[in-house]
Amino acid sequence: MAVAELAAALVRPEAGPVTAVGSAVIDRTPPAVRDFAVRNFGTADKLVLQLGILVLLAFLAMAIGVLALRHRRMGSAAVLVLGLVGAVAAAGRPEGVPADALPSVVGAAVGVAVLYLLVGRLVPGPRPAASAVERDKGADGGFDRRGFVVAATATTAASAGAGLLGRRLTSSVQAGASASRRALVLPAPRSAAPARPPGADLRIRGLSPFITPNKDFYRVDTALVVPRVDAGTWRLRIHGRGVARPVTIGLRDLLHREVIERDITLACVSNEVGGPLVGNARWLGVRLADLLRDAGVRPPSKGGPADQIVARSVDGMTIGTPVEAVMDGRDAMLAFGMNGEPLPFEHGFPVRMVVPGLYGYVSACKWIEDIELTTFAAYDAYWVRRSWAQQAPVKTESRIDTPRPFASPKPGIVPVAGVAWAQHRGISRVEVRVDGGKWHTARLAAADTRDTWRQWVWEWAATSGRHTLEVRATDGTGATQTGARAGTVPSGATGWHSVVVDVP
Ligand SMILES: Nc1nc2c(c(=O)[nH]1)N[C@H]1C(S)=C(S)[C@@H](COP(=O)(O)O)O[C@H]1N2
Ligand SMILES: [Mo]
Repeated sequence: MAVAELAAALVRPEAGPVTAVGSAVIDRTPPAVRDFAVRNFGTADKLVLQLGILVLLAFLAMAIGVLALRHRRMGSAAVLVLGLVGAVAAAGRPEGVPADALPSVVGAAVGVAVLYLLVGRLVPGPRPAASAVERDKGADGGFDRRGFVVAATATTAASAGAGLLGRRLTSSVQAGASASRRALVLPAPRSAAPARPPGADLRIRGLSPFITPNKDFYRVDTALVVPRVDAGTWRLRIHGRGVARPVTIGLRDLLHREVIERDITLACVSNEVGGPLVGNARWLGVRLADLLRDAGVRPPSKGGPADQIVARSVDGMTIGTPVEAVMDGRDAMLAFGMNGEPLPFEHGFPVRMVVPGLYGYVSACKWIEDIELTTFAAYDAYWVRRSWAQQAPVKTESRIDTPRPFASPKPGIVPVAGVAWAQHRGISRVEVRVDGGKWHTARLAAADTRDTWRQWVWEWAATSGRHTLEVRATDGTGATQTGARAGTVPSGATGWHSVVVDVP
């Protein structure tokens, strides 16, 4: 394993067997299981997966060791099969290339050699050992105990050495990307974000801040190894149906275009009612529509032949977005700045897409490197092939942040507060009710734009006992959030968020 990881450092970190098999598992995980993992492990889901693979491998290694004592050939064959699994998983990823199979193949070859080395000390080989005196004669015919301990210790030390060396190599390869991020000076926007009204942040204890700091911003992606792209060599290609003038553009060129700055709330389709997978940031970037227009693209409403943009990332993710939505005048962006700093690697450095009003899986491609114009009829993107909806506008949602579930606030006035969002439609009203009673209109924080979430608060005169608080929002079109419960698959959860509290 260590040799395979070392070899992966030379090929690329994503080609390591554990990462490759983990990624293959992610790609094949049914939506229900994915949701279970996200719900129970959150961002730690990837760690849980990798630890699971390592534990499984440890058991397999023990079994193979025992098997090899009797049938050395079968033991070796089993090691080779494991290597094959890693190789197929690595080369078979969407962005996989044949060379990605190498680390697993090299690792398996070394694994077989080590197996022979170790098992050779435990069972008398076909030929007599060099010196019978050095043999520790046991009842079971004798094995070279000292030789085994020496070989096992040497194997362990060599593994640790190879593993450490692999780490070193990987981080030195990634140093270039980190340096390019540190060196990136964000330009001032030609079009600054509309002034945020002073009352947009109610600053209530327990309420999510209006702007989500980068370190607290939720992260959802399939990347077991966060791609570290060097901004200096990054290129974005725009091509496909109806692209009169295909372009390939680097970050320098992007920074020199008309830069805009916008507050936009991003939400994940996997967010449960009341869940944490939503955040609001100030993005800096360029209008995607401008770039598309320069490339000669026309939206379907103007006779363009393509109705879908497929964005591809360096890690093989594909995300399909309606061309019409990107070009209808909303601030669909190619963003390189997030809350005043270059995009963090976890959030897509150097460039990602952000489209107000659409769930992340149909709009917010991180580590983007390719934009292809095509049709929804001709191509299903990654999540669409996994039973999620082809098109997914954000549903009107609201969440109670405080009080927390099962809190015990004192009787008297208790501020019930939270956030509500309906990106690109805006929020016009939020209502709260207690124990299924009548709806009370909450006080809304000042509206920033219709692309951002909106805080709200309602002063509750709490009385002793167990109470259920519920919230619902009405969007800018006058439509009220439905109380009908639906799961996240295929196009986002619905229902009213409720919180039970015990007032002493
Ligand atoms: N390359 C890539 N981009 C991606 C994803 C991914 O898995 N890979 N996940 C998408 C999903 S499902 C969401 S909700 C958003 C989340 O963006 P964030 O992690 O910056 O919050 O990114 C989107 N962009
Ligand atoms: Mo998502």
